Amino acid sequence: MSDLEKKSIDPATIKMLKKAEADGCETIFDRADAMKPCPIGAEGSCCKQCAMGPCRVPAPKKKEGAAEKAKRMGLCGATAETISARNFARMVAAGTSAHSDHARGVTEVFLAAAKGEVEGFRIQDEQKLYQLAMDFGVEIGDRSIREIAIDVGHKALAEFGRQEGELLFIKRAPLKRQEIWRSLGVIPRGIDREVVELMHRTHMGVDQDYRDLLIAAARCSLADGWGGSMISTELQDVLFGTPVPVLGQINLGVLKKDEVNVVVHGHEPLLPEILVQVVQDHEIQKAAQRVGAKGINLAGMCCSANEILMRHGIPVAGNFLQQELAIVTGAVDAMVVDVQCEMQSLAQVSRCYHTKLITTSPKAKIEGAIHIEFAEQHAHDVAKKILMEAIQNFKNRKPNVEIPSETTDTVVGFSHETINYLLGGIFRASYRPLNDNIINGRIRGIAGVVGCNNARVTHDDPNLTLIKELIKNDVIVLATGCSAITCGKAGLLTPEAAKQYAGAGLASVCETVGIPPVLHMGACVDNSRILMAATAVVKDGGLGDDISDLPAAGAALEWMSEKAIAIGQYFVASGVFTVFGVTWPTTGSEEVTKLLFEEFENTFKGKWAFEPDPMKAAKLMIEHIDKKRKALGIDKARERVLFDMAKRRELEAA
Ligand code: XCC
Repeated sequence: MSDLEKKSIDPATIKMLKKAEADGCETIFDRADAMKPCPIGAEGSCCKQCAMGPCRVPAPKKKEGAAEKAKRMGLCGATAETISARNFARMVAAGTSAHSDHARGVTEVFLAAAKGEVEGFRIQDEQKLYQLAMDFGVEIGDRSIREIAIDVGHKALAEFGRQEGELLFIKRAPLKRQEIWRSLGVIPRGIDREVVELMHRTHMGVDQDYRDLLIAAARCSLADGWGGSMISTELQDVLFGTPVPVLGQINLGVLKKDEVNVVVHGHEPLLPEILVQVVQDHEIQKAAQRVGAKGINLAGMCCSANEILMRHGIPVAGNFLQQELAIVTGAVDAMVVDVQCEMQSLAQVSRCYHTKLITTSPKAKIEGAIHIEFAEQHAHDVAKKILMEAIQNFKNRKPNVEIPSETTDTVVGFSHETINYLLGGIFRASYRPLNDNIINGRIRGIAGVVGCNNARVTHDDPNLTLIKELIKNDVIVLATGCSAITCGKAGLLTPEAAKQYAGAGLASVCETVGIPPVLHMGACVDNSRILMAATAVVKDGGLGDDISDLPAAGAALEWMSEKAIAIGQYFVASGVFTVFGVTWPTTGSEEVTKLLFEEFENTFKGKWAFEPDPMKAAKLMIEHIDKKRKALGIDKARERVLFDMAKRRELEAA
């Protein structure tokens, strides 16, 4: 295997890495070679909560006696357990804050749109608005859409600052799950309150009991999954339309040599939605032609990409580790970023080529970038200004433009409502066929494989190897975020992929319903769709009465962001067995790790695991799925299907 092949399994990525090298442009892949992670920080053993430190309390090399262990502490006496739990909890708080601040922005625009105060935004999915109104206890009667939407907007906004009681979406969870949460005292009050409290608890000299810290972290994470993230998904759907299956294309090959290329990168779909409208403007297209381009090509990167791909079929240029490489093509005339996962090095890489890096969020500026601030009141003007910047930059392209040819067709847009319709039909929408196929063993189980890329492992490899192994074993995969983009590039997001990659049972269901074996469910905030799908399966009956009873598991083998830890934690706290790869941030404390990996199963009925090897991770997940099938008494049905598969092979061989 060449050095480049160790960096990525994606041919387009490898081509652009070669080009970057030839152009003398440094990327994250080079920096990953040059700088190794700090071993003390990696295991969660560095405490920098006060100016007496940073204190390093690394994991003991070998088993230590209690007396020696007691001596391992920071200046203030904080133990390895406290330090590790604090660091972990702070990741949860940061991740929750990111999803939730995104949600707050969406809620504010939603409210303004409901009041008719902003152009370009209007309620698109009235059906979903009614559903939300019912969940929020907003009166429907014969009130107008405007009145209902305003009330829904106010209720959603109040969830952030709520001081007492329970978040409203908590009631969506299976009843048994709610009871578990109530008995553990982890139902979030308000989203902001949980984040602030967790930051307070982890301040120097506050909560110094690792169990208590991790319970608080679980409560905060639930304010993400069943709070901020769910609010984002729901309001975005009402505002921009609930995704339905749509065709799209993924990988750097979506960039066009003869068009002005504008890449939107980040997370909030507000500006990208307006760009999708404005880019079709006759005047804008004409302006592009005047500079010698055939038109304007809008493409996405990371989760912004997932949002506009799912709703409009806008092509996706790539996932997290490809953001610099899109610029390396030399064909990106503007990269437009908002919040989260935008590497500061984009400014540096842009300077190697001609790309204009444009920041748009008042919360996220980058030194060296142009700042054109998004404001919903004049969204169209902002979008036009950005597109004109890109158009004017087209002529500045250097001669070394090279766009890799790779691009793959995909079918995306599987919201949990869509899965409902696809399975049951529009008049009797239901998860029944899915449950039946799980019970009869054609589908062995469900896996959510989500999350990022990480420059410490071969780009796209762990996620893809895991997902292929799961579907081969009849486990249907729900994907979001950068992992969903990986699946798209590898051709797993088409119905035809079922025949090629899935086991006989899963393939037969996919072929009957016409769905891919991997369902792209959206961006990272849309992991809330996975929670809703899991809840719908529970409520449909026959598979236990809680999410933890389902033959299901989750994974993020290439995670890197704090958001991923928040997501993993709310999955675990919702009863899901969740496997992470790359590195595990609490190995500095055996006790903390044991609590997360083992003891949480007794309380939350879900737990974490760490397994960087994708084949071993698949094995862990399948074993867990089989254990749950056995507990449900449906393992026998599965054996019959194994017989069918053997027969099928016999037939194929004949
Ligand atoms: Fe970021 Fe959402 Fe991770 Fe991708 S998957 S690297 S968080 S873009 Ni969310």
